Amino acid sequence: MGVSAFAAVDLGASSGRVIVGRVVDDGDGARVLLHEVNRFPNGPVRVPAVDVGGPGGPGGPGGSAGSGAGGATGATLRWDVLALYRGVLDGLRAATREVGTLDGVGIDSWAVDHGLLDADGALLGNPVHYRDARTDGVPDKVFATVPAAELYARTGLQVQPFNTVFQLVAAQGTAALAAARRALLIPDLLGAWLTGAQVAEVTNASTTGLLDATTRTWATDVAERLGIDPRLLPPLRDAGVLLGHVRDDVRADLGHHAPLPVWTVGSHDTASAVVAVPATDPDFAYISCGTWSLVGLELDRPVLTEASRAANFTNEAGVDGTVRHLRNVMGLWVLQESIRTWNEAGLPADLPDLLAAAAQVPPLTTVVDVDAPEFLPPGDMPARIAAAAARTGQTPPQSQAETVRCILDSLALAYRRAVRQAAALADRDVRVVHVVGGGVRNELLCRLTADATGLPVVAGPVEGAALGNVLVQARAAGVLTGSLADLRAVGARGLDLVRHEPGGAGTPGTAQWDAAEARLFS
Ligand code: LFR
Repeated sequence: MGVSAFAAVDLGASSGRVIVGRVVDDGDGARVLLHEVNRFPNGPVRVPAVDVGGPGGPGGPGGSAGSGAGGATGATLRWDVLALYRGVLDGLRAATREVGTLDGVGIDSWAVDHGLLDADGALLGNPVHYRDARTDGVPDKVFATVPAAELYARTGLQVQPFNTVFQLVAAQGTAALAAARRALLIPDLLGAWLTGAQVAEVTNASTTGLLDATTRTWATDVAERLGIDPRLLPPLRDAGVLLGHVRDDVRADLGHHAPLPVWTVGSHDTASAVVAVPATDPDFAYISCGTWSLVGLELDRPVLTEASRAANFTNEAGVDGTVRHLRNVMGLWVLQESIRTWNEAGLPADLPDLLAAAAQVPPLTTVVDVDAPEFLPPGDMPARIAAAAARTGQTPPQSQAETVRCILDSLALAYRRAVRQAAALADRDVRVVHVVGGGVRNELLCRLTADATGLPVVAGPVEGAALGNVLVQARAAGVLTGSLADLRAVGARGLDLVRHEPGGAGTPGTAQWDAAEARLFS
């Protein structure tokens, strides 16, 4: 096998990356070597409303609190998607310089958010960030038309206020939505700019709340009942097919001389990360651990039961027809926002130092329900944690180290609940937990997770989404063949995985985890 090279574009909530993945085989079987060629910051921008006196302005009907973009605060949290596109182009240019000719490009990002295009195909404003307050109260409004149980039975999607369906309903009455002819999810939007093709890749489409979880086709009847024009929704494509070729003018700008295919991949980052789980035992649970922690199982059919709905488990589409039955746990976001808060207050907040100090704090002193809605929007997390502790009759953390310890213990507790509930809801055994994504580097969190779940934790790879992205591209291009298990074996070769066993020295025992859980959830 010659060397093939693919560019994985992986956009996260705090940074975007372009990573070159070379598929090599030195005689011991194919493996993937990843090399980051561009990393660029990403983050929300709060844009104040400007009253122009029109129907979509703050004085008009669409701009009043809680309805159109503008929200209760008169400002909207948005993504700087053009800066992301520039970062992607710079990355593809760097990748081209590095390898000469690329065998493909694949794009994945966070889910649910989208750009609206007008009749000329022009972008109608910067996409609204899923943490914006415009969807406050919208789920209940939607359930008055399509009851929550019916929506779940159909789409299998957990209720998160930011699901695309709620965002589109929140945008009703705005001038932008009225002018919109297409809604493209972020990776599909970037793919359209690169190739001209307008599609919705299925793994990410499954996070909209408008995809039928069983047939994997648009639930256009649901859209219509909610007043959402189904023509906004583009044709669906599976992961692992040709999206199109990069337009000649863009390719010339990149300095790439040969035709450059763009392959669809698991364009929802979590779907790509699950492809990269280096599982050998079929009875695995995964935690895709970054800004969010996505905790669950890979199944071959959705679990659409009332129990699954009550536990707020989602059934998102995975690659090759699999189902990601998982729950969103608030994740490292709470820690990231705490660090941001401390930095802004001029307090030293270096992550390795904080983690070392947190390791010295007695375990499970204070725990909070990290999934409580107050932790979703940006803000002063240490203050919110202290308030949550006080509300549940616990001593609020007194120092930065105690706050960090509280966050990590609380995350491990949430993982324990989610892994156990996932196994029970799907009637499956779980014998190992795989942690992939940036959280792999947080050794204390991985150790606590092993201890809390009572299961071995295998940590790695860190760049899970990029690896899964490259594996699916390589198979689409004919460089690799086989099933998901075969792709996983290729991905796993050469990875440095760390195994954490439960019950390590100084970790709390089962009784202590049970007691901590009872403090919050009994
Ligand atoms: C993780 C993720 C989650 C999704 C959240 C918001 O990056 O994609 O899976 O629920 O971001 O889109």
